[in-house]
Amino acid sequence: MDRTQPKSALFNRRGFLKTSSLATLTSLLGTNIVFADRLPKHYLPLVFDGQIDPMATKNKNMVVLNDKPWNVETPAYLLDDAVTPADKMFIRNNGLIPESIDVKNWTLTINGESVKAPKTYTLADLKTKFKPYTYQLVLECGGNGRAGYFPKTAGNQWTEGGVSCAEWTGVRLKDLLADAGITDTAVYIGYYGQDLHLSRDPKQPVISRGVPIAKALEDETLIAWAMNGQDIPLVHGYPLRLVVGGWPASVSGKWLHTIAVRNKVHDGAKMTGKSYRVPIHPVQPGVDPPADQFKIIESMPIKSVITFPQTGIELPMGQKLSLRGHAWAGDRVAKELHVSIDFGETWQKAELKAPKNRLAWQHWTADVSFPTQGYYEVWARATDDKGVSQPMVMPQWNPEGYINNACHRIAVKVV
Ligand SMILES: Nc1nc2c(c(=O)[nH]1)N[C@H]1C(S)=C(S)[C@@H](COP(=O)(O)O)O[C@H]1N2
Ligand SMILES: [Mo]
Repeated sequence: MDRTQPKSALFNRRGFLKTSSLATLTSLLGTNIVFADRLPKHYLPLVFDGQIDPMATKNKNMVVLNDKPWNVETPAYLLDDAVTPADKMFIRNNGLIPESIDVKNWTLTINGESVKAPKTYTLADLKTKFKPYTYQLVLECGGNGRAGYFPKTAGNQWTEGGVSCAEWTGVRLKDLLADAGITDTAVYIGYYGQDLHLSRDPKQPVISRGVPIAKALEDETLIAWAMNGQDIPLVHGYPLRLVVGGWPASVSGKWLHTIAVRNKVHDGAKMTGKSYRVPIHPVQPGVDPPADQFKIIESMPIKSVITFPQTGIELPMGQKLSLRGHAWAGDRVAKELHVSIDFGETWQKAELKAPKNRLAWQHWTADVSFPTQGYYEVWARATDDKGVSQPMVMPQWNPEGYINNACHRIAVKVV
């Protein structure tokens, strides 16, 4: 946005920042705008240039893939924390972050063909009438790893960092659905959030996805109001979010106001066509079959990341390297992790911890030694509890560039 252009959501008729917008900007900034009362008419503080800039409060080492809409990835080495903090969490928006959130009047409505009668809850209802649960849940963008496909596919070129594992607190969706009452025709749920389409046309849907009823009714499927013990940050869905671990993160609807219980596969925006779908049968790289030959991505595949050291490290000869990272496996569990320093010829088993809870990522560590000076690559490869391992270099190519779970590789120079 041009800073000189008034934006009605932010400014009143006289061109001064509305008090509510000032509060939003202050919370995004994490501090007060000291001379806010002296801001010139229609003047949006520089840090918010472009749109309300989520990076204003984010880590400067995060990588912006796109700013219209905001898509920001986390370099692998910044994923080192056991639980991902807000300032190291990737951002994937399909539209515009809501500009004003009326948290006092925020509600969640359960409706749809397969609900007995639509029911609406206030945030206070959710927080007081149901038992809260806290889970660490992996959210990985379906397009994470897209940059690794050849031929190149359209979309944000995520490398490794479109993934997070934060601690989410909220109510179980199954408890809400039990309270509202659903019929035996329920097949799927779909979410609706308050974000705006890039065109700013409120009638244009941004994204409205969902999961089969069985996944919706799992214990870990939450309607969350807190992340890492605090209000969910605005960019990650404040004040309410559907959080579904282990599936493409696109099913975890931000700025949530409605859950529809559907009697058929949900048909909201980005549920149809080729969005978040892969070919039913493997295709030759570059071949794009018709839409009816695609299937919806469900559980994400086994994957891992090396979070220490950062790629490109120089290591003195004779020094051991203590590697660490995480592994996750969608609905499954990672059973083993191996590392290789010789391009996958031989593998060494790493220590792999159990997840904190189902659908959380698992931490691993391994000590490696290098025989001589020179250039090496460290590759990490996880295997799930059904014996499925990550492909070493590139998995099955698909036209939208989804679910690339190739081994993460880092460069190490021994000097
Ligand atoms: N309302 C809404 N929910 C959304 C999206 C969105 O654009 N709007 N993006 C989805 C996608 S594609 C991803 S990968 C995750 C990203 O979550 P994050 O930005 O909190 O990391 O949110 C999902 N939920
Ligand atoms: Mo995504």
